[in-house]
Order: sequence, then structure tokens, then C-alpha cells
Amino acid sequence: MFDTLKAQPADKILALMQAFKDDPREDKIDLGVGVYKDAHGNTPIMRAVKAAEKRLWEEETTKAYTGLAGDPLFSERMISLVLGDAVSRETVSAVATPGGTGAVRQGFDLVKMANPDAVVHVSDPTWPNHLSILKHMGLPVVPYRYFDSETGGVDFTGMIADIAQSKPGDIVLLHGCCHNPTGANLTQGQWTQVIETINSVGAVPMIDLAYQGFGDGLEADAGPTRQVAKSCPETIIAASCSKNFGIYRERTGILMTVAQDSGTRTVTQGTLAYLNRQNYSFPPDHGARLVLMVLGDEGLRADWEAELEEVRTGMLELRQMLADELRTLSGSDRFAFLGQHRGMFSRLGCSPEKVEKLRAEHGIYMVGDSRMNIAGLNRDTVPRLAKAIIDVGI
Ligand code: PLP
Ligand code: TYF
Repeated sequence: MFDTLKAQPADKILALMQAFKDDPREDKIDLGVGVYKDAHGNTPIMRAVKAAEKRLWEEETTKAYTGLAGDPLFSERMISLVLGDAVSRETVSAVATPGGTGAVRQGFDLVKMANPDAVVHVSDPTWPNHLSILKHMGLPVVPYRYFDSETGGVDFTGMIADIAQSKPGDIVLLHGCCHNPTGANLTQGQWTQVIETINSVGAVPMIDLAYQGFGDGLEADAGPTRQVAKSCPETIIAASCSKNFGIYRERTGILMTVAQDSGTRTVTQGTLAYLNRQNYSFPPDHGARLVLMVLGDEGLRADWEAELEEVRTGMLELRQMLADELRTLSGSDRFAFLGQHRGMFSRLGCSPEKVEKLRAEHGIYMVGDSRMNIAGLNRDTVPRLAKAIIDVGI
């Protein structure tokens, strides 16, 4: 039987991680995988998470199963974090999932159950895992225009024109903040227009929120998601705790649905729990428990927010430094978009050949589509990257 299997394409981002490890050059720079790194290249455990872990070790008395939806307190606190008081709790269903990826996958499963004819509209480009999961599940995908490599910003006219082509019951997948892989995001006014377009065609928005707190702050980054949830009849939200709590390997995420009509909530909540049961029974608990402890404790929460803010502003400084350095070296403003991007990533918008040159000649690793992880930089490497970008003729 196994001899019928075909080799599957590797995840390019993860393959790049290995190539970086195998490179013997001491001054190599890793701008590949989307993991936060401090100035020393470490991905630290956040202080509040470490403290919660210690407390948990002392206080936890059982490892017995939780519930199919995970601990309801995790859902309650995550709903608050993401949605604030934008919608009534009576309209929200939620289950804990293994990471944001689990939530995305489960969200697509829900779509398949609710509307087998749904087409999923995704930004061009989007996180490669969206495409690979959708393909694996056999869901039809249609890209909508998003990144304009001339300006480094959003091709908003193209985006609206393409979204307007979706049909009732189709899904429009949106990045809630800090677009991966481009770093280019919509303004508040543009979000309003996207919502109007989605509602006018009767499509359903699905928001992937993997970087809340990495862009303009915890509240600001949740703004668009709240606006969508408030304004559309139905919304699907897949949120990840991997980045903003730094608990990547704990696999912590949440899938939420919002329906203005609370009449469907019991069935929706039951369906989400059913989907958890079909795929893995109970979701992982350790990371979710740390998150609920941090969010529910005043001291831990304040410390977490402060540390997250340090992470966010540190990345902002680095991206501004890079934009400034490139302005000086190029004698032009053509890299100003780097300062306007938000989150962990920026897409340079250059060819794969230039990206390869950066790797071969300068030991600088970024994803082939010219996405760089800003957190992979520090004050010493920013000038080197800027020089290399000019040197290879970007
Ligand atoms: N969605 C996007 C856009 C991402 O970049 C990520 C990456 O980390 C995820 C979802 C999910 O991450 P995880 O499954 O590690 O929580
Ligand atoms: O885009 C990234 O780099 C992160 C991490 O299969 C990631 O989202 C990359 C690949 C993958 C899962 C997570």
C-alpha cells in the first residue's frame, strides 16, 4: 500500500530553516521562518508565561481530560482578547485547537460541512499553508489581488474588484493584521469597504489572526476583526497564541464563529466540538491553560502586555532603521514601504534570483518570494542587509 504514496512537496519555509542550519558561514543572517527572535537571536519564553508555568506546576492537581471544546475559561478569555465587547457573547461559539493552524483547518472543515459548494477566496499571496491545506481538503480556491510589488502596498482596487466576484456562501479569507507574507495591511477605511463588498455579495469572511499585538498594539490589531464581526451576518475567526504568547510548540489556538442571529449558536457550538472529536478528541491543554492564567491574572497580564509591547516596538524600530538605511544608500524613497508595513514580515517584492543572490553572496536567508522576518535582524545586521539589498541590485 505504501508504495502507492507519492513524495509531497516540502514546506519551503521549513526547508529554508534546515538550509540555514547547514550553512557554515558564521555571519549568516536568518530572516526565514516566522519565529520572533531577540537581538541575540534567541526566542525567549515570555516572563509571564514562565511564571504561569511555575504556578501551574505547583497548583495543577490533575491531567484528566478537559472537554471537547477545551477549557471554557480559555475560550472566554480569548473571546475577550480578540473581540472585546464588539459583539454579544450569545453570538459567539468557540473551541480550543492545536495552534492557529488547527483553527484554520477546523474552520475550513466547518465551511465544508455548512456549504459544500463554497469557494475560498484568498489574498495573492497568502500564507502557503492556507493553500496547501485547502488543496489537501479539496476546497476550490480563487485568489484575489492583494500585494502590489511596484508600491509595496495593497492593490486595493484590484482586491475589491476580485472580492466582488465571490458568490453568496463563498468564503473570503482575510489576515486580521500583520499580513503574512507581505506585511502590507488595509487602512480602517479600506476594511470598511471590504466589509461592504463582502456583505453586498453575501460571502462569509474568515479571519486568520496570528499576530495580534505584533502590529500596532493588542487593541489596534484586533480592530479590523471586531469591525468585521460586528458588521457581517456571520464571521469565522481562527486565532493563534503561538506568536503573541511565544508558545509555538505548545500548539495553542482557537476557532470562533460569530453569528448575529444567536439562534444558530447551540448547533454551531456543537458542530465545532464535533469537529474536534473527529480530528483529535480533546485539544491540547497546556498552552491554553498558560494563556488563560496569564489573561486572568492582573499581574501576569500586565507583565505579558509590557513584554509584548517591547517585542512589537523593537521590531518597529528595526524596520524603520532598515527603511532609513535604504533611503540613504539608494538615495530614494523606494523602500519607504518597509517602514509602513506592520508585523513580523515585509515582502521586498524582488525576484527569486535576487533572493538567491542574497543567500549565495551574503549569507542572508529569506523566503523565495522575498519575504523577510524583521525579527531576524538586529542593530548590527540592519546595515549589512541594506548594503546587500543595494549590492544585488534590488
Ligand atoms: N496563520 C498565519 C497567517 C500564520 O503566519 C501562522 C504562523 O505561525 C499561523 C496561522 C498559525 O500558527 P500556529 O499554528 O503555529 O499557531
Ligand atoms: O509563516 C511562517 O513562517 C510562520 C511559521 O508550515 C510557519 O507562520 C511556517 C511554516 C509552517 C508552519 C508555521
